[in-house]
Amino acid sequence: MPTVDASPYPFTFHPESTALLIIDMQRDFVEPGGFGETLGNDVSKLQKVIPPLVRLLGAARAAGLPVIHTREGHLPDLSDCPPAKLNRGAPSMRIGDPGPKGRILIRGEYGHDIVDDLKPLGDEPVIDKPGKGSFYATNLGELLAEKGVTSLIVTGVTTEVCVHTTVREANDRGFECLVVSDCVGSYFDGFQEAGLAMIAAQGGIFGWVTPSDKLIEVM
Ligand code: C5J
Repeated sequence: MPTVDASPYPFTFHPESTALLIIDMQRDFVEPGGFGETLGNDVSKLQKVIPPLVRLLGAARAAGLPVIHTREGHLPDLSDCPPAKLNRGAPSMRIGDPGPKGRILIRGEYGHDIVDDLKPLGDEPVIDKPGKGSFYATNLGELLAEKGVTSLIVTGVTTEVCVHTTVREANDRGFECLVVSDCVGSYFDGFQEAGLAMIAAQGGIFGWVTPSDKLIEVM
């Protein structure tokens, strides 16, 4: 069985019950002119994730692992966006406002879609989620059960928000989670470091952490 050197201790996985989960690698978070930038963030910090994630995605596809993508966003009438989310903070543009890449975080808009380098293949599920967690108000749990998946290789953005929320949701649902340190990204260096440390702390309270080169080697 493949075993990866990881923190806090080696992670062993069954390829037939492991999926690669790629969270919210959308133009709205990663490219200028999107939601992330309207909140005042430096999106170049998230762009660093793309090259290692492209390599990991290639290795996962070659190894035959199921690949599942998620996108955070809302219906055009915003009926699935709670006012608390819509109104929070003081962004220069709100969810649903017209921006350079279409309406911010709205399904079907150019900015809402996944960046070209990580474009899903036709047979790779894309889960549209209204929240931060990938399990909340989606069919991800059912999809993983149908595929017999019990372990998740978790990647995407942002480390402390949608990645963390998803890992916590997955942990409570009994999944083993390996978070790939250079394939997750944050706008804040301190949050990236602390977010990864929190996952592996206390004997792996939420899961394991490893860099992509170690994982690709065993794939
Ligand atoms: C955020 C996400 N940060 N995908 N979403 O609002 O992490």
